[in-house]
Amino acid sequence: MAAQNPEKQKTTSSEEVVSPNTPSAMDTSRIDLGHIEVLQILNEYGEVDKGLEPDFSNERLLEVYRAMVLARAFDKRMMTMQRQGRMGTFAPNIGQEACIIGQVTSLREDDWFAPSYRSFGAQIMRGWPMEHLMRLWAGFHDGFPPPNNVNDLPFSIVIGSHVLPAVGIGIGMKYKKKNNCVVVNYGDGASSQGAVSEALNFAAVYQAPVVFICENNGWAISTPTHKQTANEVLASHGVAHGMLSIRVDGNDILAMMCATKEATDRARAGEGPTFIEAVTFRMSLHTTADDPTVYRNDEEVKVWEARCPMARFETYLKNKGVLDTDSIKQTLASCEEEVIKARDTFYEMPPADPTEIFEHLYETFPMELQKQRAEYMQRLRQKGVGE
Ligand SMILES: Cc1ncc(C[n+]2csc(CCOP(=O)(O)OP(=O)(O)O)c2C)c(N)n1
Ligand SMILES: [Mg+2]
Repeated sequence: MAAQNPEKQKTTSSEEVVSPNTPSAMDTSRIDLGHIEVLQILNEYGEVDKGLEPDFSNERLLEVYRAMVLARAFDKRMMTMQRQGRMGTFAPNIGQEACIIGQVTSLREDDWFAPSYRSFGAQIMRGWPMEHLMRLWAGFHDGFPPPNNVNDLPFSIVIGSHVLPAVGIGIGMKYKKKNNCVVVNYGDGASSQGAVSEALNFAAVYQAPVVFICENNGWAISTPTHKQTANEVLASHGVAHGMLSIRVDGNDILAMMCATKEATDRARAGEGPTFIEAVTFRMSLHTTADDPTVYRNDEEVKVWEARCPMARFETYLKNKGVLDTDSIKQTLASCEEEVIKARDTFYEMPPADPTEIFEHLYETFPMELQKQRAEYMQRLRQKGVGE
């Protein structure tokens, strides 16, 4: 009998067998690492490698833990709002909290962060108010510019497009003899963009104080990493351009914090750029406009559920005696409350002026656009908008 369920048929065809796209950073059984080092400090059971354990204060560890919980709470709330029709399309960061937050923990206020779109956990940590980010994802252009005290680029949706400007900022810092650095992130998909290779080359040649975080989360929408590139060790891109490169377990917050700390220290000391491949996994949708069940297998997701960055950090903090069941509950409740507050502030913000779409293009407004604007405003009035 012919299969009734087209999805089932798809996942059992020879083309769609369980994707081989599941290795963690530590699984080197089918890849050749060459001379690239791999870093993991906290394994998926929450066990710490005592020889590598960093001496971050308990206060610092709890601050980072809270940032991860907040990122997840924000993510969940945004998803609910989007499904209620009260939020635009957005890109969830569930499962990537360690990778995303760990990459900015060693940045100072006067350093720069150049993110791609799946980075709101880091943006919140850098000082972006959550209501500002909600405004951004809801499509208001006033959500895009960074708040005044935040030295970040607006996130880039055009994949890889922000990497060259980030290197330019780094070269500028070096030229001005500033003791600062830039962290720039992009995905496995963006790694195929020509401009990203140019950026790596410029950074290495000019020894720019830039830390590249290549977030290898297994997928670029529906393209798995093994179809993106025949060399799945993306850290080799850094090696190819002549810079210090490392492959890090991106679901291990301690490894991410330590690798980035070392890289930012090197950058500030004038020792040039570092390339960090963070191996992680996109647990949820690419964006809310996506349905991953049509192109990836649930079993792959399950494998990565067991590598959850939050669970292993909680186990570590519990074993260390700095977190217990009660404080876990309290942290979650206070983060959820903070997100709800931001949501309510966002809902109270004034709506956009629909005529703004005609602005910011011309110094002298052309006659043709004046006519179009008049016609548009008349139509809005007919629809009762703006009265
Ligand atoms: C230049 C460009 N081409 C295509 C797209 C459409 N697009 C949006 S996200 C994406 C995949 C990016 O994947 P990856 O870089 O791995 O980042 P991830 O979404 O996995 O975090 C594509 C192709 C785009 N935004 N920009
Ligand atoms: Mg990706």
